[in-house]
Amino acid sequence: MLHEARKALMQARRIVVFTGAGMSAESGVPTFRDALTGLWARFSAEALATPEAFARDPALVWGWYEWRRARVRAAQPNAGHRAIAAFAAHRAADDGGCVTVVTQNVDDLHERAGTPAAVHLHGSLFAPRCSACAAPGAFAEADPLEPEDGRHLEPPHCAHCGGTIRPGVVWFGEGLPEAAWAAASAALGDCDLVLCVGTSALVYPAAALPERAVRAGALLVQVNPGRTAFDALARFNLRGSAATVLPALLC
Ligand code: BV8
Repeated sequence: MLHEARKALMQARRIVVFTGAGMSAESGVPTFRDALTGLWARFSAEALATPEAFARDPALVWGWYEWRRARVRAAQPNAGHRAIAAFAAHRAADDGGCVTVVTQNVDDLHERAGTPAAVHLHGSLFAPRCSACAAPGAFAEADPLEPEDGRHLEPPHCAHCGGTIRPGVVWFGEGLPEAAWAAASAALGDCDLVLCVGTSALVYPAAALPERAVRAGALLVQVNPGRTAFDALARFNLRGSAATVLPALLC
């Protein structure tokens, strides 16, 4: 199956790589649900990643994001991130193939592996902003201390208006960034192959994008050790991890 999937990728002209938290798992970045340990173990991700949770206890939520940001800063891109970046560069240079990376992840590992302009549907851990005036915020500590689980951290305040600085991510119940949504919709609306890696396909409206691509005639290739809702849409289900399968599939 890997050989046929490789052949389909080499024949495709406009490819979108659509990634979820499983893409960063082998870099040691906990997936969305694994990130709830220590003090946060008693919460669900859907409950903590909300404006209501931040309004109720900003120090708890800010502490959770600073702990995750510290984990990302301590992490390195894995062989899967590197394989995607190399594949996109080779296809652009060799035959004009177009590869777009659309990610649900809030880490910067695609960029650090050499993907210049990943589309971040759910924002970034590295773009805090003022919750009142939306001005970009500054971290209290450029390099967060390697916090142990469970630290409450008071969020910083806006230099312009004094408002509370919030993480630059999209919480449940919030709309996705318009520019990212438009770029992802255009890429997935026009692709002939979508490679879905490390996503449980549970979170909408992001998960609707690969579905829409398949309805428009694109071929779906999935890389995931587990089953997901995309299994029924996929032409090839490659059961395995990103850092193992992607180098064999793309390089
Ligand atoms: C919105 C940032 C309205 C924060 C995240 C239908 C339509 C529209 C909305 C909804 C809808 N149905 C329900 C909703 C509401 C909700 C939703 O989808 N809920 C879910 C739980 C059902 N959606 C929303 O609220 C969205 N907003 O609709 O707003 C609106 C519109 C206009 C104006 C105002 C309001 C916002 C959703 C965004 C939420 N933010 N992230 C943060 O990170 O803290 S989502 C978050 O979940 C991450 O981005 C992550 O990608 C995603 C899923 O979490 P995980 O399960 O951890 O990760 P993933 O899904 O990627 O699963 C891990 C996978 O990896 C597994 O399959 C595993 O097998 C695999 N894996 C593990 N190891 C490996 C691996 N794969 C490969 N290699 C490995 N080594």
